[in-house]
Amino acid sequence: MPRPSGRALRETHCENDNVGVQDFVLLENFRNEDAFMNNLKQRFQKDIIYTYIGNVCVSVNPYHQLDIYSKDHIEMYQNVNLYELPPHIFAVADQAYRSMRDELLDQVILISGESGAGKTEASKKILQFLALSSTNTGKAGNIRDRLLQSNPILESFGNAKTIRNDNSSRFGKYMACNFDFKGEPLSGKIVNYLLEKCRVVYQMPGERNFHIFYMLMASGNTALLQRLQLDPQPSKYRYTNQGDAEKVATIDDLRDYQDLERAFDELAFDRAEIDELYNIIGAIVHMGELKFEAITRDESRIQDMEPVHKLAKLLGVELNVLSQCFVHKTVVARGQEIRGDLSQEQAQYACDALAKAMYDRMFSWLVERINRSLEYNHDGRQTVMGLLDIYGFEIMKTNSFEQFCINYCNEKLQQLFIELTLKSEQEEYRNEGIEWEKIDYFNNKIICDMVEERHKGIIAVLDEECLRPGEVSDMTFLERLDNQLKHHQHFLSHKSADKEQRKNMKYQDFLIRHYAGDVVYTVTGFLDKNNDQLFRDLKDAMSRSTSSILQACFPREELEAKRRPLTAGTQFKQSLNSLIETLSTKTPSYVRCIKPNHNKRAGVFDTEVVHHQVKYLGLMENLRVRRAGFAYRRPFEIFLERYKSLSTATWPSWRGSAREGIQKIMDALRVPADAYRMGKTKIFIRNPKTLFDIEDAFQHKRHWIASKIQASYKGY
Ligand code: AOV
Ligand code: MG
Repeated sequence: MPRPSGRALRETHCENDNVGVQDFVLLENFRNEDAFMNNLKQRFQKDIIYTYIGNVCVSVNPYHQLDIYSKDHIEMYQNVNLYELPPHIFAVADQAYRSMRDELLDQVILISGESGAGKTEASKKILQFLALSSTNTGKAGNIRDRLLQSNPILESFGNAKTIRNDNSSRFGKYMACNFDFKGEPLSGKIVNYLLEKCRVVYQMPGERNFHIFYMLMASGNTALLQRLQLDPQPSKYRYTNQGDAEKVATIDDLRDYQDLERAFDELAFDRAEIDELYNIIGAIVHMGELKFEAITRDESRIQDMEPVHKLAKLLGVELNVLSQCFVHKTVVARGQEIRGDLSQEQAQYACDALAKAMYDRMFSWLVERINRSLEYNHDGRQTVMGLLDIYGFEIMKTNSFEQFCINYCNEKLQQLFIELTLKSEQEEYRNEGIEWEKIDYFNNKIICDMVEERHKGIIAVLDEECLRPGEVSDMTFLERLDNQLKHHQHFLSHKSADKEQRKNMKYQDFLIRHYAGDVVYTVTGFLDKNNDQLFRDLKDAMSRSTSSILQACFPREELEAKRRPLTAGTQFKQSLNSLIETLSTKTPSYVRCIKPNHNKRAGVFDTEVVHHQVKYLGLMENLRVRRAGFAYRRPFEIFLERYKSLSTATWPSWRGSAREGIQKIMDALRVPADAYRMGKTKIFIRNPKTLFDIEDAFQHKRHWIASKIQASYKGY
């Protein structure tokens, strides 16, 4: 079926989009933040949540369902240029998809924004769009459905209710879909980053543990609950009741459980695997009920053996192995095993550590398992569409190691953004032989280096402190950090701060001047979280489990390994750098998500809240870069093909070069010479308004031609 013409679509669907400007580059006063904010607000209040900055899509979370994601909308945005329809996330997806399919360029769509801004929703919409763009029902169709269905699984285990977002992703996700030359999906692969595992044993007021705990308890599946020996009331258990927010108005745990079961089915999980997963969840809940009492100051025992019996059954570990591993610590020194006792406090700590490790490793296993379902061996040319949905910059009341990692990650992504946008701009100008106008921007490389540099960076200092023999603590780490960085312009410790700066800092704090703003971190727990050690006895016990998942999560080789495992900080740094490497070889598109207020309310635009995000997403800078050069560029042939009807010289046929043909068109339209440049293969247009004018002239002409043809038919 032929697609209706651009104009017809614009007329029916653009009526509403005459509020403000569709693209911030069209703002006359583009350096003015108020003008920027005003445009965003005006549009938001009319439920127009998308606005471009060139090819970056800015999105404001509407906090209510909009009728703009239907199948019709998807079809409408297929094969249409960005500026021909109102801004939409589908347009971004379509542009990336076509560039991948037609130009064979690997793509990545980078979605950023703070917690609750709409990143995960955006990634789901994009996936939905991609799924419909390919229509095959064979193997490709199968993969497509599986890609879609991997979401409910990942969200059940990796998302939780937080104060900021009822469905907050507590892990970073990179999803890569491979397509064949026809644009059909062939396979998929998910990479997960740093799950917030401390949530398993502790939740802040108003927050919950990961959804899966509540979903199982709400499942109404009595056989399952009986097997897990679980009460359906999450308020009964320490690991699920600490936030005192077991019921959430916007969450239907029962329905989510049913969706999860369906998703497992779609991805061809075995019943045995699912049972094992649920058993682990049940076991973790019971682990939270373990209590220890002191025998002496250095020895303890399990107070009540009942939970241990349940654990033994669910984990498939012998009772005596289990009952010993929680209260002992075995150290291997020079091939000799030396067994010691754990104090009551240590035992409690070890128990929590096991619950966290078990959940974390199980989650990684789950991602691997999903990946196996998305695998498909194939030959021939493949291209990749990557989607990155990762935690946004976080500033909490108290910021710990987790926030440090998350913000470091955002710092790296900003660095990549700078590299890719500016570098690629520069390269394109050079390739096309067009003069490059230098733009000033803040390069945050200095902050990335401060965190990750070898031997000197914060992570290196932290690692060193973790390995150093003798009396080490979070405070000795802070002292070293201070010695290393006290003159750094992006670092402050309580000690090196002046009186004014100290006001918001405690003795155990340090501050990083991130590109997005200052964040005060509290060092308490840094060493421990970075060390991320689990007592040998616990690993040993788990590796003896009859559950194949636990065996895979706690391999025997780990016990025999001579080398110390990498610290959490270094592991994160490595996986992040490998991510950046993957991303930097792809053509990027950006979706920048903004949350309009902190109360999850529809229709409320809190200027201060939004302003802060505009600032840290670097949108004004982005706009300046975009406006400094030539905002739009198109290959000669494509441009000529579309607009050839606009000059009598090129219409109906043109025999010269595309470049000369375009010159004829620009002359015919009297476009001033300064408004555009001819490169080697592309035309560059300085101000997008010029392009919109040309497009309008084209639409006008098209109507005129159509009416002429109709008239001539009538005459006939
Ligand atoms: P996030 O991914 O950016 O936060 P989500 O994508 O989970 O945020 O969005 C949070 C909530 O906002 C969703 O559950 C929806 O209720 C609502 N929402 C977001 N986008 C839309 C939209 N386009 N239309 C309607 N409602 C929307 V976090 O994962 O917390 O950083 O870690
Ligand atoms: Mg999310």
